[in-house]
Amino acid sequence: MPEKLQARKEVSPPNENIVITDPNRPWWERYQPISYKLCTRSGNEDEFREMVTRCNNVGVRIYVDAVVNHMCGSGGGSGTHSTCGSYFNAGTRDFPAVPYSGWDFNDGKCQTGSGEIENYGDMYQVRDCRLSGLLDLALEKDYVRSEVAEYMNHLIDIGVAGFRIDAAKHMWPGDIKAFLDKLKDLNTQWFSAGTRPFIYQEVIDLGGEPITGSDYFGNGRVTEFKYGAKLGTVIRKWNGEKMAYLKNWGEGWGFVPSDRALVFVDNHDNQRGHGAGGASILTFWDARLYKMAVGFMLAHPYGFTRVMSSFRWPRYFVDGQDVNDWVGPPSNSDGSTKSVTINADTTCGNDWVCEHRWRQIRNMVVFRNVVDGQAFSNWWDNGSNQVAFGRGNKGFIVFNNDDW
Ligand code: AAO
Repeated sequence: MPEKLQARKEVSPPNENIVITDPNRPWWERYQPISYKLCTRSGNEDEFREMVTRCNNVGVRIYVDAVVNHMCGSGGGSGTHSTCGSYFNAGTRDFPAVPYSGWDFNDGKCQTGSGEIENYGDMYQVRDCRLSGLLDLALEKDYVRSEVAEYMNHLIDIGVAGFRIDAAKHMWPGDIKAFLDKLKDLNTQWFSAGTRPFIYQEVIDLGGEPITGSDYFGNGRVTEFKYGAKLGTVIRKWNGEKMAYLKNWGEGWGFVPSDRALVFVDNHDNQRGHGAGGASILTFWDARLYKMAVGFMLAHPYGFTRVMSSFRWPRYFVDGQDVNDWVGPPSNSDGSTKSVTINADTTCGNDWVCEHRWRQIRNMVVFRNVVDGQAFSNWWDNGSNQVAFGRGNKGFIVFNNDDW
């Protein structure tokens, strides 16, 4: 019998990636695949299998960040500077460990002079050209779709429960559907027969571009980036915003329908100025306001919620820009990622922030599970930043973000 579901966890891309030494091992090297071997700074395939098995056995589900839009950057060079030592040549588009070759990339299809995405107002560029120089896979080809599906099915066999589809905006929705249709049902050692993988697609839609989150509803959920940007603005009390205005939070704020939304206060990009959302995004660095935002998110029925869990890095601002936005996870001298140690007071060591263990956040996860399915009810506000609401007859919560 499957264990009772205890928790869900999204993990960093587990497949082999390029090793970047300038800057020294940035976190973002993991978004530059070299092969689909499970072999990264976090460990090898045996270690990944052990983690998934141990988690599943206690009801903790694992979701994989699937980077399948592209391989490494076009300037990645050639050699074996990859986390498993697989040879590749970015210049000739050769990735023999998959294998992919020149035919499997969109170089001929992209219509911009530079081969890069130059204008987000042109949906063809956004899907057919390179995102930040990353070699764009030709997902219209059945061969490429099959390689991607084989990678994902390998993970399903191991026991993962679903996927974040990285850079989904940069793939045609029909191409994503084509590789998702090739996926197996989840492993019946832990899931009931016929269970499909849970899919959420990273589509940054803050408005003003032709590609919208709704284009992707047919494939699963989509990330709702407006959520964290707006909630941060309200909790910071910027632009005259106040919590009283949260009364119609959700679709009333122009968000995608609740049953299509994957929501979060911050993510691994916008907590350090990458991706989208801007300065309003709240993070662990603003701990008091952050806890209020995450508490509000977890109390409110809108969307499928995701809590961030981070590592600390030496933030250093020059002209308002964090010049250390690239710094990778706490690591050992051989480059491997340091373990998450647990201190006597249940916080994490080794510079892991572990927001998910913060008392207020952990307790609000319990709240969310208790009130699951209960209606949003009995809203109250003081016309300013004191608000309260119920969830049926199971829960009630009060926020005070006024200075009194
Ligand atoms: C690294 C280097 C690059 C180098 C490249 C190749 O930093 O200089 O060219 O290697 O050698 C991560 C890092 C990247 C890193 C990459 C590969 O963030 O810095 O590049 O790994 O190592 C777009 C995409 C979205 C993407 C986001 C970062 O649409 O998919 O950029 N996120 C995912 C991952 C992310 C990862 C990748 C994808 C790649 O979560 O970690 O990159 O696998 C607009 C567009 C957005 C666009 C942003 C940023 O946003 O709408 O779609 O996101 O621009 O380019 C306002 C607007 C808003 C706009 C925003 C920012 O808020 O309203 O729409 O401004 O301009």
